[in-house]
Amino acid sequence: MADGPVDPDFMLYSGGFFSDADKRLMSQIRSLSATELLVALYCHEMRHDPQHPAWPERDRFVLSKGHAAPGLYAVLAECGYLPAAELMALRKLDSRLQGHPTPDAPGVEVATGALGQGLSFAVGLALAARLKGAAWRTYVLLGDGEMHEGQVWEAAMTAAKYGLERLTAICDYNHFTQTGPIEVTKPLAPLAEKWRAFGWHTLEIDGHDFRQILSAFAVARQTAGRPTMIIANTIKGKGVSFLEHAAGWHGRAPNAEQAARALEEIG
Ligand SMILES: Cc1ncc(C[n+]2csc(CCOP(=O)(O)OP(=O)(O)O)c2C)c(N)n1
Ligand SMILES: [Mg+2]
Repeated sequence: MADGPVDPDFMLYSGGFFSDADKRLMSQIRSLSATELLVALYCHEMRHDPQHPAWPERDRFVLSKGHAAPGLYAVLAECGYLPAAELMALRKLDSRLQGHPTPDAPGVEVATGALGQGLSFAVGLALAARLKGAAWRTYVLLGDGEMHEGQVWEAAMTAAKYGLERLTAICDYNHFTQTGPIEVTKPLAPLAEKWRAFGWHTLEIDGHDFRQILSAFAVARQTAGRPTMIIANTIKGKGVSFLEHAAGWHGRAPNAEQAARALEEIG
């Protein structure tokens, strides 16, 4: 994805410019817009068993916007896949909780983080379920900036061609990508019309409203013959006043005072 000259992720891995604490804080900022979506999926919608992460009948989830790994790990810990204390090992060398998810972490199906690939993987999972005659469903969460990747649209066409009705995709439509507002870097609008034109049953909801999220999942479960895309309107940095709607935080860590304020506001 070429939407900026410098990739802070690359600086992180190669230069070690940030402390472990900074890396944890910075990564968490990237998850805030998707908190309710992840909680709704793992605590209400999906059939899964934290005591048996490999249960064959489990619903599958793919975090295509892999940079939201801290949010996913927090929800996995809440469900009992891993001890909450382990969350402090985020992004440490040899930790199973890397900055982008890998199957080393219990409950993670696939390594993601190279944006644009998760929907293709999810299409493969949904096809596999059909071939096996299995009843499990596949869920995948994408970023809006991620939709600049052409591979997303190739996968969208494939899912429609095969009428993958047990596939539900969710777009975290926070209107920001790494380097600024989507409307400036590369507009996606009209996003819902695009997905409809690609053959998907497409819903638009408030991605911070649990009632709307859960009823969209229920509608997706009732949808026959085509996959469902839930466009979840969200706020980047949701829950922290100085992060909400603000550009420039994707690859930056708050200082100690800002971090304390953020934790206080989130409660
Ligand atoms: C193929 C690829 N190109 C670039 C990046 C670097 N990168 C990490 S996050 C990000 C922005 C993604 O924006 P969006 O999908 O809107 O994520 P969100 O706003 O939900 O954090 C970019 C460009 C990447 N991880 N993968
Ligand atoms: Mg975004």
